[in-house]
Amino acid sequence: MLTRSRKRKNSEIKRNRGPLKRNRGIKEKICGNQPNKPDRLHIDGYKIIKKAVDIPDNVYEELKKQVDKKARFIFNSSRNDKKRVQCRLSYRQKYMSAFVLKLNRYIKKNVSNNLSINDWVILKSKPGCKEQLSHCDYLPSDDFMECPEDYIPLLCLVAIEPNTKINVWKNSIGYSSLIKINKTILSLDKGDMFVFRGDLVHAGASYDKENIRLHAYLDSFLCPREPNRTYIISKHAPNEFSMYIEE
Ligand SMILES: O=C(O)CCC(=O)C(=O)O
Repeated sequence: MLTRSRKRKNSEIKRNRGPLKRNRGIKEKICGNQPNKPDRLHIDGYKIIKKAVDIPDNVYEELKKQVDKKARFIFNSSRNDKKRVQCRLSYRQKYMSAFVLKLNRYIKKNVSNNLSINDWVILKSKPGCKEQLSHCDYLPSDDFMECPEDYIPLLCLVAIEPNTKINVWKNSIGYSSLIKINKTILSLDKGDMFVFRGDLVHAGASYDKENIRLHAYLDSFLCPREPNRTYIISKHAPNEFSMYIEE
């Protein structure tokens, strides 16, 4: 039989347990179960942030209009099918500048505050567009590899339509693999953001149906980018690395 003072003590313990448990739940939600969980971005070479941005209908319509009006074809496969086109995003309308501002703020807060977001580009693949050759957007030079993680140049692809795709070779950063890496085709939903390191082996996917999406470089002052350059694995990477990249 419990004494009255023991009963009071027990009920105090129970009362105190509630909030403690609830706090632990909140902490786990914010931090994940493992404290100091490593950033997959610097292991896999990329990460996907689901539902990062809202794409209002008027923004989507305007992006389609712009890319149809002024796009030019860009690097594609070895024999360019001219079905991958791009144009610089312009945002004269208030709703467009509000969209870009929100997008840039999101990146500053959730991806990196140390990198500068270069011009947004609208990419469009026409139906039947072939996949790109596997490539990196940067060479893993000494400058690049010596960058502190928070300053490594990144790129960002934003899906503004469902069924947006990107081909990646997971874990292929730094030209340093010693095992075969197969291609993974990642699928993005409208509003998802794909963030990847400049030295990740990747390639624009093939499309049966038309697809438009947004793309931007997140430049680092510690490792300047050579404009309009890509480094095709079969052409520019050393054989000791390219032999591990399965096309
Ligand atoms: O076309 C795409 O979806 C991606 C293109 C890309 O990342 C590139 O050209 O480096």
